[in-house]
Amino acid sequence: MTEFPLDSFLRSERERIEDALARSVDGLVPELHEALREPVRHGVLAGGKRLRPILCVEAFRAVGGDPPEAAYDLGVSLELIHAYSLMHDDLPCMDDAPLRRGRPTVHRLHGELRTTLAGAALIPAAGRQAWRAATALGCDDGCAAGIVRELMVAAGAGGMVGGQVLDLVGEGEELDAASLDELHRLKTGALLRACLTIGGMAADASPGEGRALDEYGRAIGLAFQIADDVLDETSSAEELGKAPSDADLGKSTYVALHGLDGARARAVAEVERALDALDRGGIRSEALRALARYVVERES
Ligand code: GRG
Repeated sequence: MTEFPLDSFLRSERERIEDALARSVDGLVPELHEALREPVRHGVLAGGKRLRPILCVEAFRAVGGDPPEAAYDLGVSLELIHAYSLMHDDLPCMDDAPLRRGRPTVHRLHGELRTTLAGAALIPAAGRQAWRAATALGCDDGCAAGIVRELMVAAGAGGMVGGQVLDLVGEGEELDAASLDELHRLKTGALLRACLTIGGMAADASPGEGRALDEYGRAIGLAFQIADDVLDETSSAEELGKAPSDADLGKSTYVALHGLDGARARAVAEVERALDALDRGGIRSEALRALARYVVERES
């Protein structure tokens, strides 16, 4: 069997996603006060791997076939939440990060107040984006509402924000393995998982397909965070385009808990779990298989 052409796949998918992001920002900007326009543009459009929309579109494709433009618009809703979370996470009251994706963070260029408000504006924008895209994909009101709910739950107190709280209160403490898993299941995993479930919901996945995408999403969510900790340990700030690392901030990491080899082995085990889930659910997607491996093999 020929190897999946991951590099060219990522390149072409990212192009379509950048177009969809630009469409979304162009739609949002006229509504925004002038003071928030550049912070929003910077936060949303200045780089990134675009993993979340790619996963959403691939979940859609795996179940529903060739994705129309609106599937990319749906993926953008997840990236808007991700963009806001990075803008807020980098603020002085959080990680106080000077760099993100190799560039100055949004607040370093536009100030804390504008960055906070611009990030906040992206949350309802993401909900509206998901609703519009789901409707354009032919979802009825019940399905579209389910998609928006899934997005908001993943982003909220029982998801990403909840994980961020655990992260903040755990600073300076040595978390045990179960607590670290729970923190990252929420902080990073919930949104990554939602990329898969939302893509599947929009494509009218069967219950079995939905379960497989859910399990795949949970597994790669965890694998992603473990890989992040490994990268933090093995790459320079220049290579990663950001600083400082979680370990430097007094946070528990998978590498501190399991060692470098132990953390790598755990990430690989999660990837295997993700691939098994696809097999069991009858989802034949070379792209999702390759993306699961990419999550742990990526260099940034
Ligand atoms: C409300 C003030 C306030 C803060 C909340 C919710 C929140 C801030 C932060 C969420 C925590 C967070 C930033 C999680 C994501 C962590 C993570 C792994 C980011 C990197 O993701 P990549 O590698 O980034 O996909 P790129 O740059 O490729 O998009």
